[in-house]
Amino acid sequence: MRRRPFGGRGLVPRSANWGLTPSAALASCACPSCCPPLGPRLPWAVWALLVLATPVALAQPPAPLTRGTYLAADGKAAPIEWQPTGLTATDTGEALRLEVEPKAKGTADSAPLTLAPLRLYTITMTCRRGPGLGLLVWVRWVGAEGKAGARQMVWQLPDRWRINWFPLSPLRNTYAQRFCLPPGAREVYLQIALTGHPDTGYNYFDLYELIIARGAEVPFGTRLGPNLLPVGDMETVADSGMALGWSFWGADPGAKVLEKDAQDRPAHSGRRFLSFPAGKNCTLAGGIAPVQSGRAYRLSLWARGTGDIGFGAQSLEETQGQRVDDAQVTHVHVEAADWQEFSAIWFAAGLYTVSANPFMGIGPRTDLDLDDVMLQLIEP
Ligand SMILES: [Ca+2]
Repeated sequence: MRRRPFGGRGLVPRSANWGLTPSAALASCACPSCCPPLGPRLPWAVWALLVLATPVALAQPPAPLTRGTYLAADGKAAPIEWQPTGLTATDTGEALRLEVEPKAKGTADSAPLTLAPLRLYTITMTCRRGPGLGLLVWVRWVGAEGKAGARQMVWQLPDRWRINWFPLSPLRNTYAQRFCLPPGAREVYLQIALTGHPDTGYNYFDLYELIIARGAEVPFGTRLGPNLLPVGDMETVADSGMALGWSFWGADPGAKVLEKDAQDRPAHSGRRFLSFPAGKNCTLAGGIAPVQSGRAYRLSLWARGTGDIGFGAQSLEETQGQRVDDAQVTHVHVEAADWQEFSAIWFAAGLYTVSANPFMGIGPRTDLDLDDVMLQLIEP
């Protein structure tokens, strides 16, 4: 194997062989460890350059890029290390700068964070975003059953809510959000995901500081509070013929409130259920239920038929009902000849969350029936 002229791991720029071809550079290599007999014949100026260049060329891989701290399990603040993929990461001294090429995607993943499930954590992030840069920040983990879990940080301000579709500012600013990991969550890390804008040329993200602070434990147990979503039983029919309290975001697929399905089978409970025709995808939204900040809820539904359902709840703030946190959507495949229950844990963890607006994306492969959508506080 041919050695590189100056031994580095690709760290030596092309210009470092001073215009010699690789073989010529090797033949006249002046490093003392490589071929000392040729060394003394080099002019002193070249020696000086070599002495200056060698520490760089022989340097070990750079130390991990660190920026930010979190309160680790031992109660001490630990630095957060970042591993870039598909992007350029540099420490400018003032900030960790992440940059992608136009249209390119890149990520910076943190080293694993020893964060505990069922505890509130608040992330405070001081940063600026190149205008046009697509930017998402995720908390990711492996769940109890080995399934990947993720929560997008819908950034708020430390002292007031902000509309979730406003991108982060090109000016230095501080944002915050709070989250809670479900039971059994492990291998937790943060991910900063960048998508370069094709035209602007401002595809950078400067992270000045990021602090994950530990808050209260979230009460959790096996008892469930009363159902907070009374319209979920599909028993009351509105003037439109639709189940009272429910509506579609986008196209109405022609869903009907029924008392019996085509096989003459009844509702899961009461007299009625909501039925979706095969092949028509839709997004169904229910009523709004008040929730307690910092608590865990069980979101559940009963379904019959074949299809796919993604269900979650929008987190709403108090004054205008704007969305202020990740909707925490859970995807399930339904293949149920008879009524089957599906459920997920939903956290009212967002900094300004006061109510929950359950919704679901429904992709029925056959007729798909829905009944008894419920939201219940999980009690210790
Ligand atoms: Ca019912």
